[in-house]
Amino acid sequence: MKKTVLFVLPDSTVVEYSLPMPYLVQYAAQDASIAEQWEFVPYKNISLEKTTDDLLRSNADVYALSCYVWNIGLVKRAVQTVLEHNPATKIILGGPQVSWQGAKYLSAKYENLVICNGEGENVFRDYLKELMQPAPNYANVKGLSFYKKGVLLTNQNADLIESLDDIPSPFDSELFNACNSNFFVYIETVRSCPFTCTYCSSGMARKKLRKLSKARIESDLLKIVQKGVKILNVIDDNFGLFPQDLETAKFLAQCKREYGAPHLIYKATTKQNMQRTAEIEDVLHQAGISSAVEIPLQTLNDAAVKNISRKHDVDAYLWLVDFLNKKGIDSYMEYIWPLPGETLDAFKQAIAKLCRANANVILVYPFVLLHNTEMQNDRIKFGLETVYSDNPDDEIEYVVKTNEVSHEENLRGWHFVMAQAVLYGMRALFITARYLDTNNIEHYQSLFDNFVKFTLSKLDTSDFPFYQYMQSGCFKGDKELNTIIYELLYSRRDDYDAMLLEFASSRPWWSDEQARILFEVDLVNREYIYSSTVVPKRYNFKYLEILDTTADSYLLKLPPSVTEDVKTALGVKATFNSNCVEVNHKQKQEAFDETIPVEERIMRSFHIFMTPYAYLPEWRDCMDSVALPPPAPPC
Ligand code: B12
Ligand code: SF4
Repeated sequence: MKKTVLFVLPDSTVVEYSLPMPYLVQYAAQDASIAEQWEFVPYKNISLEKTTDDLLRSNADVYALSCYVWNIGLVKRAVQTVLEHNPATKIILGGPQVSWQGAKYLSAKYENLVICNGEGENVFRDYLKELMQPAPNYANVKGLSFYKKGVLLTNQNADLIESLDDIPSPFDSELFNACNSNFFVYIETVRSCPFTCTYCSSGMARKKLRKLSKARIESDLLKIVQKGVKILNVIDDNFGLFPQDLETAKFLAQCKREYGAPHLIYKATTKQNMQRTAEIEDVLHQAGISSAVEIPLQTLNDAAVKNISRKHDVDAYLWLVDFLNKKGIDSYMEYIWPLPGETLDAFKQAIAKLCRANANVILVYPFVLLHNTEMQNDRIKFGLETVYSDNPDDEIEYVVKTNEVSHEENLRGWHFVMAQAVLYGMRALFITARYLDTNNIEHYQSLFDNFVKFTLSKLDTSDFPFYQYMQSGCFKGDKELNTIIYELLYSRRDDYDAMLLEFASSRPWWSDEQARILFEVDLVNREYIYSSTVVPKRYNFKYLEILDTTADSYLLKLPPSVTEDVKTALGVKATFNSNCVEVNHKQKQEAFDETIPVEERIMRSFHIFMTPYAYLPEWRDCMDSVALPPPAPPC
C-alpha cells in the first residue's frame, strides 16, 4: 500500500489554483520510486479547528505544509496539536515564511518536524526518498533544517533547478482538471528577481533567474484558456523585463480572440522598461483583456529610495500612467508607508503630486517587515518599531515608527491615505478636487487634510460608521477600506452624498459657483458596483438639470461653463459634444447577486476600486441632442 502525504495550504483562497502543491508533487513524482510508493492528497482550509481535526483524522504518513506570512499562525497551532497528539509525526514545513527560520519554528522536542529552506522542488523529492530508506537521516537531505539530540542543524542549501521546464506542467495535473473555470489561476514564467530591494524576500532568497521556454508557456496558456479560465495571475516578479514577455502578451491576445479567455490578468510590472510594458498593455487591451497595471513606485522620496536600495525612473512611471490613461487602461500606483527616510509631510506632498499627475488609483501598502530581508537587520539603523497584526492566523509585522515618523504621525499618514482613497481613488470629489488644485483654490494636500479633520471632528456626535473606519486607518488590513468602497458605491450612497455635502459646504470654496457645479458632476459620476442600480438622487441639484434617471443612466444638461473641465477630468470616458449628456453607468458591472454573502461582496468590491475605467460611466451625447431628420413634408 502507498504511503500518504497530506499537502496542506492553509488559506482562504479555495478558489485559487496555486502552484506549490502541483509543482512539488509532480516534480517529485518524476522519480519512479516516489510515484510508486507515495500518494499525495491536497488539502486547503482556513479554519484552525477544521484543519486541526482533519489533520488528526487523516492519518497521513507525512504532512507537508506551505507557510506564508499570512497563514503561519494557523500552521503553528495546527502543527502543535498534531505533535502533542503524536510527537513522532513527520512534518515538513516549506515556503518563504519558514525558510532559514529553524530557530523560530522548530523545537528540540520534535525531531521529525523539519523545514525546507527556499526553493522546494529538489528538497521535497530528496526528503521523500530519504524517508524510503530503512534508517532515514535528515542530514543527507540538502536544504533541510531539523533538530537532532537537542541541536538545531541546517544542511547546506539544495541545488536550484536548472530551468522551469524541469517542472512538469501544473496544468496537466488532476488537480487542475478538478478546478473550475472561475478559479483564479497562477502561472510562473520566470523565477527570481535580479533586483535586491531591502524590504523584499525575493531579493535575498532567490537569485538565480530561470525561465519557462516559449513553447512551454504557450502550451500551458493554451491549457488554461481552453478551460475558459477568466482570471490569470502571472506571478513573475518583473513582467515586462524580458522581450519574451511581450511575446507572451501577444500569445494571450491571440488566445482571447480564439477562446474568449482570459478576461483579466494580474501581474507585477517590471521596474525597468516602461516602453515594453506600455506595448504589452496595449496588446492586451486591444484584445479585450482587462488588467490593472501595477506601477511599482513605492516612494517618491530620494532618501527612502536609497534606504530600500531601489533605483527607478519616476518620469518613466508617469509617462506610463499618461499612456495608459489615454487608452483607458486601468493602473495603480503602489506606495509604501512609512518607509525609512520619508517624513509625513513629504509623504503627503508625494501623494498630492501623484494626484496632480493624474494617477488612476494610488494604492498605499503598509510597510511590513519580512523574514530573510536586509531590512530585518536595519531595525536599529532606521529606528523601526513594529506591531504584529491582531489576526492570530498570520504573523504580519507592521512598521509603525521610523526615525522620521512617530507612532502618531504614522496613524495620521493612514488617515490621509483614507481621505485620498475616498475623495480621489473612489472618485467622490475627483473632478472638484482637480479643479480646486489646478486653480490654486485648495490644493490636494489641504483638501485631504481638511477632510480628515472634518471626519474626526464628527466622531463624538455622529454614529455614521464611516467616521470610525476613518479613525482606525486601514493599515492593518483592507477590511475598512473594502467596507467604505462597498458602502460609498453601493449600500449607503445617499448617506455618503449627505456627508460629502456637509464637508464641501463647510469649505470656503463652497461660494465658488464652478466648484459647486463640479460637486454635482462628481455626485452623478461616482461609479456603481452593480448593473441597473442607478436611482434618482435625493440631493437637490441646483446647477445640473437632471432630465431623467433610468436604471443605468442619468440624463442631464451640463452648464457650458464646466464642459471643458469635465471633459479633461474624465478623459476617455467623455465622448460628448453637446451639453445634453447621458451619464451611462452600464459599463462592466454585473447584476447584483443576493446569493453571494455580504462579506464576500465587500471583499470583491476592492476590485471595483482598482479598475475605475472599467466601471466609471461614459459621458455621451443624449439621444435628443443628435440632430433629428427633418419631418416629412405634409402630403
Ligand atoms: C501570488 C502571491 C500573493 C497572492 C496570494 C497567493 C496565495 N494565496 O496563494 C496575493 C496577491 C493575495 C498576495 C498577497 C500578499 N502577499 Co504575496 N505573493 C504572491 C507571489 C507573487 C507568488 C506566490 C506563489 O505562488 N509563488 C509560486 C510558488 C511555487 O513559489 P513559493 O511560494 O516561493 O514556493 C516555493 C518555496 O517557497 C517552497 N515551498 C512552498 N511551499 C512549500 C511547502 C513544502 C512542504 C515544501 C517542502 C516547500 C514549499 O517550494 C516552492 C517551489 O519552489 C509571491 C512572490 C513570488 N514570486 O513567489 C508573493 C509573496 C508570497 N507575498 C508576500 C507578501 C508579503 C504578501 C502580502 C503580505 C503583501 C502585503 N504587504 O500586503 C499580502 C498578504 C496576503 C494576505 N492574505 O494577507 C511575500 C511573502 C513573504 C512571506 N514571508 O510569506 C512574497 C514572497 C513576496 C515577496 N517577495 O516578499 N500574495
Ligand atoms: S520588490 Fe520586486 S524588484 Fe524588488 S527585489 Fe522584490 S521582487 Fe525584486
